[in-house]
Amino acid sequence: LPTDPAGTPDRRASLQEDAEKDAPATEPLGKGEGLVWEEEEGRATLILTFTLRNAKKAGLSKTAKVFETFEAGIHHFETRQAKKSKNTTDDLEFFVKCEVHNSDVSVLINSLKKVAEDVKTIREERVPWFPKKIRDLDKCHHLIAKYEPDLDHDHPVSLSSSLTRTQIRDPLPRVEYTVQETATWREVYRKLSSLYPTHACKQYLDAFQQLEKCCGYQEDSIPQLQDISRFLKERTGFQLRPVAGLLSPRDFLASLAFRVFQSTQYIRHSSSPMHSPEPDCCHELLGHVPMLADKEFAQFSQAIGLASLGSSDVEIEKLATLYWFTIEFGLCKQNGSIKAYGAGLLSSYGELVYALSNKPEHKPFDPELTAVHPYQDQIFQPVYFVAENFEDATAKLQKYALKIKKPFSLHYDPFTCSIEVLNTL
Ligand code: HBI
Ligand code: NLE
Ligand code: FE
Repeated sequence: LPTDPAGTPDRRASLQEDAEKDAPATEPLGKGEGLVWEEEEGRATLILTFTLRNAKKAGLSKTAKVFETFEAGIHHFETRQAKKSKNTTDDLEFFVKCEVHNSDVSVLINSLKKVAEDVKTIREERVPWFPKKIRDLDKCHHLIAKYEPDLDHDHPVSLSSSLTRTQIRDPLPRVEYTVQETATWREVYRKLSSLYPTHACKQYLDAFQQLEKCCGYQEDSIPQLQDISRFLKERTGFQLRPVAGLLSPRDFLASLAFRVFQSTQYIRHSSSPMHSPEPDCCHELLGHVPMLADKEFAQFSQAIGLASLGSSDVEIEKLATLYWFTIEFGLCKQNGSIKAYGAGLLSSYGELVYALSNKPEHKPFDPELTAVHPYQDQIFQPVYFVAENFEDATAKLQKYALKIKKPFSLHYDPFTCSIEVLNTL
């Protein structure tokens, strides 16, 4: 049994949380934090059966103690009289469904074997760790390198505004952009806003107008995340938080479940204003932000996020592909023509023109097919998916999400911004 004075992983996690709560906001993160993440990452759901001989005399409390020691979350605990026993009145059969940390699974089973007989696991499911409350997003910060090192000869993004890690409750940092950075923004803004009236969907155009009116959207200065986040919060409950680069799809999608959008704050290199393969503030502010101000689109975005929580790596990959072909590169029907709503299009002059030309292929949005379609993240897409409208796309997505197999169901509580996990057996 564990002898660590700090207790089991959950206990350690909550001690860590308490420590963080008391720490001044400027205290650098990191001390022991990686540890907490590692500890919390994998929870396993175990279904166990075992027999307790002579349960009357002893054993029952010892059995319970094993689950208690590992702070197992008991989902189901059932006993009945053992059938095949000689001493029918005293022997009990147990059926237990519980959730424990991955690293405790074998120790728990071995401990049980010391106090009970015929210990068997029926099924074992790994439940990848996922955030349950908005504060847990502080742990969703795993950056990925998108490129093969030998492909990445000339990283086109200027990282002049260096970012330190911030937590969900910190105010969004304001950045002073250089004259050259502002010049890049001006060029991108000017070119793109000339295309929007003919190429962007109406939800985008409405929000863009609002952003120009109340959020400082203009070509001469780069708007600040802090102001935009406040604007979005009032419109759809979405908020921004700064991120230093590409996040793992799992972390990125998880934040959407809480209506949090992780946004880069640096700007692309001045040498390639019309297209950047990676996100930068032009992409976030001109691509994503206006769409996140639309209620139906916000709901669609959150639905992808909720579907990702606790999903397997295979399912995450499919949801990331869905995200790619909708939120990033989606097209939709509007008054008999096709318009862009995907952020990757709305922030790239080159690809926006191309996507609505007759060069690429247009296919109807169908989550089952879209989720497994190969995609292109270096050059323009050969295929785009066209949604009927956001309501229809959300309904289709929710239908798709229901088919993802999970040993529990989820409910998002908007009042506490947290996830309620409902266990299903
Ligand atoms: N990370 N910062 C950031 N921004 C994104 O748009 C983003 C990401 N990670 C993954 C991702 N997008 C998508 O490609 C999907 O995998 C979710
Ligand atoms: N290609 C987009 C742009 O140039 O803004 C960025 C896409 C990020 C996924
Ligand atoms: Fe994006």
